[in-house]
Amino acid sequence: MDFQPSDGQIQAAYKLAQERYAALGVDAGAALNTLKTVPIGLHCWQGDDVAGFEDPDRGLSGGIMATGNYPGKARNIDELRSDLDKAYSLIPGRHRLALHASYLDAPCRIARDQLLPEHFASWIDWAKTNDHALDFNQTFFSHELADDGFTLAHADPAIRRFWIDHAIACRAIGASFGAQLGEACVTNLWIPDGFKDSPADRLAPRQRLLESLDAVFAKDYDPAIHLDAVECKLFGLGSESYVVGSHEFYLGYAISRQKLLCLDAGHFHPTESIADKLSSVLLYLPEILLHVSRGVRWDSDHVVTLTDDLQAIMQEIVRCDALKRVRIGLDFFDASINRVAAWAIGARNACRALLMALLEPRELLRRYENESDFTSRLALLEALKSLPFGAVWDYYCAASDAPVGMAFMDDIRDYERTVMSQRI
Ligand code: RNT
Ligand code: ZN
Repeated sequence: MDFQPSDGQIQAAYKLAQERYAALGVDAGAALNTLKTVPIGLHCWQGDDVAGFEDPDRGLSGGIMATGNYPGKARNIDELRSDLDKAYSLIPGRHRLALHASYLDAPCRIARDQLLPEHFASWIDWAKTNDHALDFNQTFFSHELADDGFTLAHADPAIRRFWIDHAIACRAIGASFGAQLGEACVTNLWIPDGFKDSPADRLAPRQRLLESLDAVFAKDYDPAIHLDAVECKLFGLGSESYVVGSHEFYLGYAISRQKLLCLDAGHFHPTESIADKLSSVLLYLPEILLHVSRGVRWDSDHVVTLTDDLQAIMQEIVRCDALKRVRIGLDFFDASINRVAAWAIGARNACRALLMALLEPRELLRRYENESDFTSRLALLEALKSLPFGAVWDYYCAASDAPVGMAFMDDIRDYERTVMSQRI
């Protein structure tokens, strides 16, 4: 594209930007060195609208929905991996992959309570070959035993048992990822359980969920290979009136059992930000998992853009000095645009917001605050918004062999033409 900067322009702009940041006491080179070490967890389910490979003919159900019919969706594991490889090549840095249990690689349908590490062996090979660490998720939706909206909190003990066994099987798979890849895998548990309309009993399902979770987590794993996370939600599709696994429920659960709490940016009241929750939760838990997402009205899963919300989340992680304690995962699914571009745009934005946070003059801002000089604090925060952050980001992309600016769209168009459009 004509407006792409040349290498010389990228270098020159970066040098000037470095000087501007240095004047505020910020070392842009050090910020980039830190950025390089922070993995973003890409979510496999953006690639095929959360369909998975368990039963390709079964539609998505159970509280989540992908809308749109942009052509070129991955139809099998090879296509999904090819799309993922393309997406990673467009994102600077080394990043993780979060798998769902429904993305197994097996020649026939395996009951979810019978899943084994061997059903994910080819993912481990792919991860090793491409240098990605893996995370995992139990799949409690798109299944006949979840069709009435309840799983671990179901009133029927046999159905609860099935889902408990599924969750246990998935923890063993997650632990095999961690052991084989040498980096702890986080297995995240989200269930759709809830009521469309006002419940007669809010307590009993929560008591059942509590008992089910204790059964799921009965076995301890070495935290160096496996960690568990639990994800809360305010309301969902079909659970508008009551969600069993609410924020209060899981906050209490995670703290009392020392599990990771998964905070999804789209799972709270529209004016409520997960950014403000981090400093509180970090006082009680060693680690947090984030599902970085973007809520739009009733939907909680739009592609992540460079919003104030996203910037606030990354600022909090950096300001709390918690880059090693907050695991940043993505969670969105948009079927109305090129799905590889959706990954690239969302993940690049997560990195961009993180870089902006790393370029903050933290010392100066804190000094103003501690001196009660709130005027200078506000003035500086506003002045930072027009500092040449983009020059540092462009330099980082170029130095990481990732496309600069809109150039990633050239790759996307080429891939769409030669690969995705052939999938008919
Ligand atoms: C649903 C949760 C959950 C899912 C994925 C597919 O509301 O956000 O994380 O999006 O498990
Ligand atoms: Zn989520």
